[in-house]
Amino acid sequence: MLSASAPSHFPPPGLPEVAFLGRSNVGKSSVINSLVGAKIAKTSNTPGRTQAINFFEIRWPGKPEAELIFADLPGYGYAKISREVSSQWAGFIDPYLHQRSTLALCLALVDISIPPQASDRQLLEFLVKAQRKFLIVATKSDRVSGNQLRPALKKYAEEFPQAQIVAYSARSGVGRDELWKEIRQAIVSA
Ligand SMILES: Nc1nc2c(ncn2[C@@H]2O[C@H](COP(=O)(O)OP(=O)(O)O)[C@@H](O)[C@H]2O)c(=O)[nH]1
Ligand SMILES: [Mg+2]
Repeated sequence: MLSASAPSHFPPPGLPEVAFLGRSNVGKSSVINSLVGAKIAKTSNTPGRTQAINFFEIRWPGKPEAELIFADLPGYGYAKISREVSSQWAGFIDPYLHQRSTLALCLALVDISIPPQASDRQLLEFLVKAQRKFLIVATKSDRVSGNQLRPALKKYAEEFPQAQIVAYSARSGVGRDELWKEIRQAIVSA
């Protein structure tokens, strides 16, 4: 695992990359761990723990070479550290999202158990403006009942009609196969 908190420290672009983006505590590290099936990314109950971009090389089971990179980006939009975080956004998140040539797909995480937040909107607007390929990962779906899930997803779909949405739960594994399918598709067409 490699960490970088300045563009000059980003690992040289090589393998196709998938970025995990979203507010502090939305569940980025948990989605990474659930996709990989191992605890590689630190999860936390204290928002704002990830203060650099963490790059993970991902290998398929039985294959010797890594085939893609997961980039776990710092969360933002948490009041207590927002000053620090907005300087991070300007200092390395924004340059990363604008310049990273191997970035194949951005996963914009939202918490499906709460309504869309201002910071969710800011992120999605940023990705649209930056012309990045992205999809919404509506995580923590285990927190809503079966008949609450559909209206909750609809709320996001209405706000972000241009975006594809995958319902996910790092706890139950819901959405895992679908998200892997999307990731595979994005990296072969990258
Ligand atoms: N119920 C539930 N809790 C989750 C899920 N994903 C993450 N969490 C919890 O949300 C908190 C923040 O998760 P983390 O992955 O560290 O968020 P990050 O700051 O975006 O990386 C932790 O307490 C996790 O256990 C999920 O799918 N379901
Ligand atoms: Mg994290």
